[in-house]
Amino acid sequence: MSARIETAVGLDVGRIREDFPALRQTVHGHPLVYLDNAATSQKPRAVLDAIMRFYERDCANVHRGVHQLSERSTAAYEGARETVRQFLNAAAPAEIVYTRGATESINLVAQTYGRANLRAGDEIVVSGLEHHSNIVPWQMLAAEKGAILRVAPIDDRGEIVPEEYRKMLGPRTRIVALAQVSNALGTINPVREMIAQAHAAGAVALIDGAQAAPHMPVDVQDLDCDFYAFSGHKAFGPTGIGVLFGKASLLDAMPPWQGGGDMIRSVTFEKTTFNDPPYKFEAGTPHIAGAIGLGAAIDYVTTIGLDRVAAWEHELLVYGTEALERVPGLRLIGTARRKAAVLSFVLEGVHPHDIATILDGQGIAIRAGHHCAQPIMERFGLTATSRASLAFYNTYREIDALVEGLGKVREIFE
Ligand code: C6P
Repeated sequence: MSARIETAVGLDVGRIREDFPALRQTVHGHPLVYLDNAATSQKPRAVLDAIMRFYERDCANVHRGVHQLSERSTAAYEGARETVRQFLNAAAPAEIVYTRGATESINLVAQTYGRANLRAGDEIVVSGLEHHSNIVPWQMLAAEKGAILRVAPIDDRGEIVPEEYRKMLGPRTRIVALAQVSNALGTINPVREMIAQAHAAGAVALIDGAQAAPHMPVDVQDLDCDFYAFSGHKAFGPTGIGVLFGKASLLDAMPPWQGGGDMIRSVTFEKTTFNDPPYKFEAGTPHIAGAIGLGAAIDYVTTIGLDRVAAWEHELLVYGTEALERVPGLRLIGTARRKAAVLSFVLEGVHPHDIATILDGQGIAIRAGHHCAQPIMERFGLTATSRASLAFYNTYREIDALVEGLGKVREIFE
């Protein structure tokens, strides 16, 4: 680990790693090198403690009881919503809807806003580098409504071609749905400009922030996006909890999605009236512990500072890119000018799954496959890549371990 540059961005990574119990283990007799953060991140002790505290002391349903435990759990659940609001700089807590994750957030918008507002012949614009979660819900909606899915193409670096994107926008565009950061390539899309262009065409813009929110500051008011989706588990929080931000005016006008408890104001067999957002979209007992854990995760990363997180991950990206480029036969897939710390690559003559398996034998966790983004794999003429995806607790030493591991992979296949 190089203390000099870690100090330069003001992070004591050695100290930070102590907060993550999972990072202290050995795998197949080697210290764990966890480089699969785009799939899911490890959790700091503060998150584990917050979840434990809820189950040990405050476990009760929310919004339903007058007793002490229910008041405590409601306060913690709603407190976490306020934490998320600040994290995204949303204007009001009512704009923060808890979901199961980014996937559910996008499906919610497709099935409520989309169903209510799309007609046959209307157009939905996505890009060629989207995760399946930001493709399939729109395909399903398009099929139901007779709408058309249009796809902005990607160039050889892995960037959306701006003029092609602009050409896609027209009087029939109703929804534009774009990843802020590509999980398969790491490309950071210029979503602020793209949202403005979508608005100029009269469309609403949804941003899939699953790979962005955990790694860089996000300000939904500055972006001016209409919807923003992310998952708790990629942001150092628990699985099964995520967030949909929606502008208040849109959430107010949208029909509810699932029906059940908490999303209603009154029910008779003749007529049901619905609760206000965000509760209108949170039917049933929610993932209370998950929301509280997510709040603790956000508190944790905000204390470190998203600016410093982004700066350190960028240092690691630059170091990792140079190191991987020196590996004979290795080709990086995704060389966008603005990139998050995702290193996708192929190694001549070796299947990505074999690479991941051999690295696992050395305690190094990466992901191999299509990363739930088959269209972008196809764009590069591939079915799979190996992918190392970094977080602020990763170190130069771990990247060195990856490079050494790839050396062993090459020896085996020579
Ligand atoms: N990408 C990866 O290894 P969920 O599964 O709902 O938490 O997140 C879905 C999702 C949506 N958008 C993007 C850009 C994503 O990267 C993901 C999840 C993981 O890359 C698992 S496939």
